[in-house]
Amino acid sequence: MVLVEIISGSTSDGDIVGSVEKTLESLGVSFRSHVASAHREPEKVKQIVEDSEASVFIGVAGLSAALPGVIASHTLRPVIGVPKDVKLGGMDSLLSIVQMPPKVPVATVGIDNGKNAAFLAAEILGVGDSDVLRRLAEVRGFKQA
Ligand code: AIR
Repeated sequence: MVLVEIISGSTSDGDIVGSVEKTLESLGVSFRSHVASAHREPEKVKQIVEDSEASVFIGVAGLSAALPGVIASHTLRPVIGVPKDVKLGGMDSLLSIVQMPPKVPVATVGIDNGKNAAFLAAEILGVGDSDVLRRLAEVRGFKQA
C-alpha cells in the first residue's frame, strides 16, 4: 500500500521530487509520484487525491504555488508543501503555500527542502506505524522511538 502520494506541478520540479523520493526510500516509506498542475490540470489533481488511499500528501510547486493548498482542499489527510525556487528565490512559492486560510492548513517546509518533507511525512506516519518509527529512530540516532 502506498503511504505517501507525491504530486508536483511540473516535470521541471523533478530535482526536488527526486530528493523526496530518495529520502522516503531511505526511511522505508512507500510512495507514488505524479505530475499535475493546480492551474493547468485542476481536474487531474482532484482525481489523484480522490483516488488515493495514502495517509499523507506531499505537494511540490514553484511560482504561484497553489498545488499543496488545492490538494488540501480535497482531503482531510495531512498535506506537506514544498516551495520550489523558480523565481524570487522561491519566496513567491513559499508565501503561496504557507499562507493558507483558516481550517485548511498545509505543513510547509523550507524552500527546495524535499528531504524535510519526507522526514515530516515519516514522523506523521510514525505516530501509528511502528516500522516507520523504528527506521526514523535509527536514521536520527534516537536510542528508542
Ligand atoms: N506551476 C505549474 N503550474 C502551476 C504552477 N505554479 C509551477 C511548477 C514549476 C513552475 O510552475 O510547479 O515549479 C514552472 O513550471 P514549468 O512547467 O513551466 O517548468
